[in-house]
Amino acid sequence: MKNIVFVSLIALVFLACKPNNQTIEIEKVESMQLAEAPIFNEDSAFAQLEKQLSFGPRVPNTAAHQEAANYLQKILGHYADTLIVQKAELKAYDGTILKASNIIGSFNLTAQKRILLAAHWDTRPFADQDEEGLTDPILGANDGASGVAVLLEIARQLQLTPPEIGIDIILFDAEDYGQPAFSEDPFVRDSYCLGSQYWSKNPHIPNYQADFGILLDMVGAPNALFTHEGTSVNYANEYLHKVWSIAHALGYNSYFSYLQTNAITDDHLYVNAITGIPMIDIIQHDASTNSGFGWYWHTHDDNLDAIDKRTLKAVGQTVLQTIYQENQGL
Ligand code: AHN
Ligand code: ZN
Repeated sequence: MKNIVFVSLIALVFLACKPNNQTIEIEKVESMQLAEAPIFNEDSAFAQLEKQLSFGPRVPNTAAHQEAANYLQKILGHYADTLIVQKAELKAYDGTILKASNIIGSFNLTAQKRILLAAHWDTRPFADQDEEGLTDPILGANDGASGVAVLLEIARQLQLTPPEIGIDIILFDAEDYGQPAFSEDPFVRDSYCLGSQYWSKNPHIPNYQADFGILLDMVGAPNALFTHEGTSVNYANEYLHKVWSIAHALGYNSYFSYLQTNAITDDHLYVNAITGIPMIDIIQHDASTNSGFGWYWHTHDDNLDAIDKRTLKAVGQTVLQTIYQENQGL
């Protein structure tokens, strides 16, 4: 078996102290066989992130949103075997009809074994968590562009080193048009994640199936911590453990935490609840804020200062390794 690298993690656990102060030392050996996987290039991912920001805020029904859609279709279509653009008119919390596009790139369309990867590509029309400019749109360097940037670099690597399993990359639209804090309208349920709700009820291929899914949301902040988010625990715990153990085998322990944190309403909730495909969310948890989201979240600080290439690398390499692990049946 060439193409296989063995990695051993040796943890020394000092388990118990006997009354006579004798320490019992227990050696826990975790061993994981790592498939050969391409190297995720964080500079390429960062360039894709900057390219998205160059259009400005990607708010549905704006010119920048249309220009970004055109670019994402072109680039994902270039890397993937098949590109499908799913267009829909979706009603926002305030009644606005959003012209939305879910952009879907597939590799090995006929393969039975499939992994679904997703991120949202639209950005929030308001900065309702900011102190000023509340009604101005945000740039969404982390909340939007980071997940897409990682997926575009993964798409490039999949074209260079094609696996046998199927991969579907879905860039969801209209995730972040949810009812803002300043809205005086009565509470509207399910006002976020409109693109993923639509896709979950109307998959781009009838009876679409995948073994599991991974959602990326806010995956670029400096020193980000990705925890076991509650919705992922509830629906896809097995895959959280799979992906986290791969992250740890690659040495990204400082980013991937086993701490369980509050369930979040994000695109994966609807994919899980409506399609039954188990999907995890790799999303930053920030224990120092009230919301649990990063300090930049839904503010005008969500710009390049909220991005560190090393975080893009940790997430991108972990997801890429997960794909090639599955490809080898590991
Ligand atoms: C809510 O704010 C309800 N959910 C967070 C989902 C989200 C917004 N992710 C990015 N922006
Ligand atoms: Zn957001």
